[in-house]
Amino acid sequence: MGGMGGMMGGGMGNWPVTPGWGGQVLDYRQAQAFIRFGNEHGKADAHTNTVTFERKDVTIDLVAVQPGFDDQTFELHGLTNPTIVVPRDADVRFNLLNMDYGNNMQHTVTIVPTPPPYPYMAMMYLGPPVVPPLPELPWRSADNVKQAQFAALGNRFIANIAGTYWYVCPTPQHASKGMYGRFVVR
Ligand SMILES: [Cu+2]
Repeated sequence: MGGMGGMMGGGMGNWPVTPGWGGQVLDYRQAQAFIRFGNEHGKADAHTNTVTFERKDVTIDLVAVQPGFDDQTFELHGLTNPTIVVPRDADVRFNLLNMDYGNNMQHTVTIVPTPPPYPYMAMMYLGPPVVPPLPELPWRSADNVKQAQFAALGNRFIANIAGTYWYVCPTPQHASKGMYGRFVVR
């Protein structure tokens, strides 16, 4: 598999996280800190399932399959696949932590203008992304969540065009199973 080779992205394969996979490796305590940080940034509204960022300095700490949540979902502020709203021209740090475990449970995220529903091979269907996919984040290293290590990786972009987009996991079958949410620039 080879660590940095994975950074080339796209169909990287299917294995648990190892040191040197190409992104960050977090232990359980660091993963909890990542979630806490995400929960402290932006304002969540559970009623509308929305997390809104008012300032132009935006950090989104998104989790793939946080323990206790359904398979093939993203979490932020304890919400499942929330709509994320950022102001136009926001400087966005878009981070992803993979807490999922098991064969083919690598996840990633891209932002696209193409609305759901998505087919099994979503990548072929999505067209040019507005934010390219991160390399796939391998699944956690152990069944026991407290003893596991976790992959994390981030992107940074300027949200310079107002509109409605979608953040989507392009790993085969994940988007078709519902692993996506709305991303609004306003
Ligand atoms: Cu996924």
